[in-house]
Amino acid sequence: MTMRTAGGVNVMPAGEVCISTASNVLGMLLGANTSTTTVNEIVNAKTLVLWGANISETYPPYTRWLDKARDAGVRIVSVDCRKTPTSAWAADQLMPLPGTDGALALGAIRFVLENGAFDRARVGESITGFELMEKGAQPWSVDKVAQATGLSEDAVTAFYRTLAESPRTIIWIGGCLSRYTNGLQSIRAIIALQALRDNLIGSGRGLLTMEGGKPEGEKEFVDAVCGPAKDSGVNFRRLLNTMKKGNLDVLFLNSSYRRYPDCTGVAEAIKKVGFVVHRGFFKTEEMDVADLFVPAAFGPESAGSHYGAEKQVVWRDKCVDAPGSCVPDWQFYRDIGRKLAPEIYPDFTGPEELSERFRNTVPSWKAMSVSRMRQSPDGLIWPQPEEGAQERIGTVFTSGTYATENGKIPLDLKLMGAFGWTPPKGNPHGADADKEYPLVLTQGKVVTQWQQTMTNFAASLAQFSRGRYVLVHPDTAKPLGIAHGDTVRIKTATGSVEAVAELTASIRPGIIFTPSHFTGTSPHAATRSKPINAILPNYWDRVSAQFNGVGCTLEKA
Ligand SMILES: Nc1nc2c(c(=O)[nH]1)N[C@H]1C(S)=C(S)[C@@H](COP(=O)(O)OP(=O)(O)OC[C@H]3O[C@@H](n4cnc5c(=O)[nH]c(N)nc54)[C@H](O)[C@@H]3O)O[C@H]1N2
Ligand SMILES: Nc1nc2c(c(=O)[nH]1)N[C@H]1C(S)=C(S)[C@@H](COP(=O)(O)OP(=O)(O)OC[C@H]3O[C@@H](n4cnc5c(=O)[nH]c(N)nc54)[C@H](O)[C@@H]3O)O[C@H]1N2
Ligand SMILES: [Mo]
Repeated sequence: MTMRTAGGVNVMPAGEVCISTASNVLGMLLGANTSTTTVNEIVNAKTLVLWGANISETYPPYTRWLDKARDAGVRIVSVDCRKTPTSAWAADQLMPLPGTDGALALGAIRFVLENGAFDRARVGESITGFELMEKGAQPWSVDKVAQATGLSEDAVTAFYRTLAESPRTIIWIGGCLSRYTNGLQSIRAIIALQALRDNLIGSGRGLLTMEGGKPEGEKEFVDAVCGPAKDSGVNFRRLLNTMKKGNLDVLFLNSSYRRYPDCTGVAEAIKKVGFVVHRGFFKTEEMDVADLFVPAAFGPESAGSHYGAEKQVVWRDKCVDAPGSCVPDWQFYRDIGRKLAPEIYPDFTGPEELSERFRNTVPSWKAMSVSRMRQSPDGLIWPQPEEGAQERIGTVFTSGTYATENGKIPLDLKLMGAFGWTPPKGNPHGADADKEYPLVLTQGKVVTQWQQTMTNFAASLAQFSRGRYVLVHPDTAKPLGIAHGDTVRIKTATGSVEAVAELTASIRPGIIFTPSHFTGTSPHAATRSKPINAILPNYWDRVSAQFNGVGCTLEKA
């Protein structure tokens, strides 16, 4: 609301750099840009595919649903280029080459089509552009898929048979799929596969995403208070260009810039902004690009609502007072908003009052009062237009059709480009492969760390960290003369970072993996490392502005 009263809609939510490729493609194809079902539904499926989703490390509480699903006889398949702690739940593990998931999914579509494992009438009434999908999948015979993904033909065929025979399948789309330059292709193919098998509506069917429980209503509320938005907002690439050209006067940086590939280049661009206000908790690298640092109150130091992956909204009371003069964001931005536009900006006294105003403005929140939330420690499931109405869990398509304009899935959207798969940019297996950097560098989350910053500054948390390690297959390490425990240098065309080598057969030869966390400004050795995005070039996925799978080398440091 503060940004809108200042005359723009230029807000970049953290979610945009997260899984926005998945959420945007879901939004365009199905009309619902979060999970299409709730996590409890996996026990009603016959097959659950964890497609690049490392649930055990990134959603530990949800492993209880994996337990229940396995006990109920659900076949769990993990598609991940390495074995992770999540693999312990999986009956099958596929380890494709990074960034080749789209080819794997297109091959599955071809297999289903060839074997007639779909209902032609149902497909006719629920999909437009069926011919384009057919054409796009045509080149992906099992041997071609095996070639592109590095999987054996037997493993690919077994996977396809499972998918073609399973009466109900849920696919959990991991964050990694949004982090390759061909992310849109992979996610579209997975959605199309689910659509073809009629696996999107009903119990035990659907798609889950990471962070997939976000309730809606935010835009409705802001529009109601500030009037409809006059321009269409900004995405990161446009913001970056604006900053580079020196065309931005003020930036509120409530987050890290280290989350973007080529983060050093991003920092240079931020330095061209007239006035930068950083609000955060720690003296991180962001201090160097900020003109003003205003320490923020931490979650437990303020009250407010939170949401979880089951679309549940919970109320959080304040636990401790914030130190010094730190104030929560609602207060900081309210005060600015009131100064800028006192005639528009509401004069609420606290989060309770703001929440009450919110639910009285947004119909889908009507029955979600602060007092009802307080009485329900495990949360109220959004939406709740009226008190006492049945809580809606399971599929979001309750009417039996998709939430798009005509109720169908538009596989013929021109905007998305030809239906097919091309290797990701910057990857040693792609067309633009740089022979000097033959290994594939992948990175992702580990259970002991949170994001780029949050767990790096407390000794009590750092004690659990294994620091910057790199997983390397013994076959990769041997010719390089690298032994377990050696300090090595991971080198890309744009920079290098040190790590401790962990030799393991849990990763494919030719691929290495290091955690995506850590910061150079951490006071603790165990969480101190140059940001990983400092060595990733500025190749972006069109939507999420993320990048994974770059070519690299390893050498003893
Ligand atoms: N502990 C912890 N939990 C978190 C977070 C955190 O920082 N720490 N962050 C939260 C957030 S914001 C998000 S978005 C989620 C993300 O949650 P996830 O998506 O589960 O996490 P990632 O580690 O990004 O990626 C998952 C897996 O993808 C694999 N992978 C990499 N490249 C490929 C590929 O090309 N194909 C396939 N099939 N697999 C590949 C990696 O080996 C990794 O195990 O986690 C949330 N939970
Ligand atoms: N290479 C690579 N890059 C990645 C990823 C990856 O896997 N690999 N993952 C991507 C993903 S999925 C995500 S979600 C992003 C996460 O990246 P970021 O969004 O940068 O995550 P954090 O480090 O948690 O940064 C949030 C910062 O905001 C501040 N903050 C937190 N809470 C509050 C608050 O209540 N008020 C205010 N004012 N400030 C607050 C804190 O200072 C905190 O450090 O990183 C992305 N970047
Ligand atoms: Mo994320």
